[in-house]
Amino acid sequence: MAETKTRNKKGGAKGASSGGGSDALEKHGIDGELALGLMREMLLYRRFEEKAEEAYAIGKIGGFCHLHIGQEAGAAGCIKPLRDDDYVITAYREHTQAIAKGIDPNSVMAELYGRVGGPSRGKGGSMHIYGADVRFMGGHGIVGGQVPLGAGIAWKIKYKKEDNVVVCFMGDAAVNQGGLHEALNMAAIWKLPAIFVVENNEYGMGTAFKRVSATEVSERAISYGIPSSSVNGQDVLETYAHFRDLAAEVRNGGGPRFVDLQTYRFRGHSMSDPVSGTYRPTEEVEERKQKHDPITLLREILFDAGLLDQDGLEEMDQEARRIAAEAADYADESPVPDPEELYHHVWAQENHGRLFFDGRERGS
Ligand SMILES: Cc1ncc(C[n+]2csc(CCOP(=O)(O)OP(=O)(O)O)c2C)c(N)n1
Ligand SMILES: [Mg+2]
Repeated sequence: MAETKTRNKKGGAKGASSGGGSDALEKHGIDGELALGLMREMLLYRRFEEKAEEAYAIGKIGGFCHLHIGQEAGAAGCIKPLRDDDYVITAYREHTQAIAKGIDPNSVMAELYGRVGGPSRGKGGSMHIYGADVRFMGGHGIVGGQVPLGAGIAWKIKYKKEDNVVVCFMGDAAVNQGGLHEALNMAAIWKLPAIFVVENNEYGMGTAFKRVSATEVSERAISYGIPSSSVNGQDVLETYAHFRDLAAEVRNGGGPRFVDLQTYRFRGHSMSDPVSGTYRPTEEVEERKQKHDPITLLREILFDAGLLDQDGLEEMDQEARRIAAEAADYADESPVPDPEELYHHVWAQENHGRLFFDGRERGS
């Protein structure tokens, strides 16, 4: 988070006043309590990711680890408007999205550490967090691989005449993958209840999107007749309001939607990659951090609206730090998986229309 400015010395959250911040809330139909809740969420995601970064640096987390720092408004703004029984499926930059969908931060951190306390019992790691009970369907490492799966979940919703929606996240590099086009075509033809969201952080590893595409992200859906929109993904209020409205349209049978969520990552592609200096200038990163930090932007609105002051913000931040530290302690204490674990959750077999996992019928 960029350095905080002191606007108001009085402690705690405040009643609404008529500052410019109130106009922003009113414009998006978001009340003060909800806006404060979004702030708490984003602070938690930021502190959680910083804790993961620290743990990676001292060797407690192995393998790949892709942080979402800078993109927190996407996790809170796209997922928090959903119902608990709606689905989310995503790529590998998903720690914060898993928390937003309801997986306990302790459990997410344990997964990063490769411990049995993780939702994938330590076998998935950073890129494969999965929680069927909260309808968080992963955590996928193949760029764009989750997009046809997301369409499949939407098809299941429609086939069973349920009233859920699925939010399918992907990065900007995924829009050049063939599976995306097949999935969008099917989603459009069958009017599936899916919101396809491109977390457009302008880069796929070290490749700028403009180098690999002649058109804008939002134009990818045009050939399929899917309504498409662009959102400021650093503005959590705008993002929340947009997804609240889209989810209602899709739930009411409106068919799929496609969103270009314009964002930026403040760290390297993964923990083992440089932040800047090779494929993007350091000044660019610094400018985005200074002017487009989603937490700073919401903080200004809340301060202006008189809903929060410096003391209140610090209190929230302390709580976020406490939860992140507790998650790291929990992960540290959670055991490594027994080698026997390798034989579980890897095999499904169909027998007369019934699915058997590892030889056991589902649910038994
Ligand atoms: C099919 C496939 N090709 C290449 C890779 C290697 N790879 C991993 S991440 C990545 C970049 C993806 O960028 P983007 O979709 O924009 O997501 P971001 O990392 O920016 O969130 C690539 C090329 C892969 N995992 N899968
Ligand atoms: Mg990208």
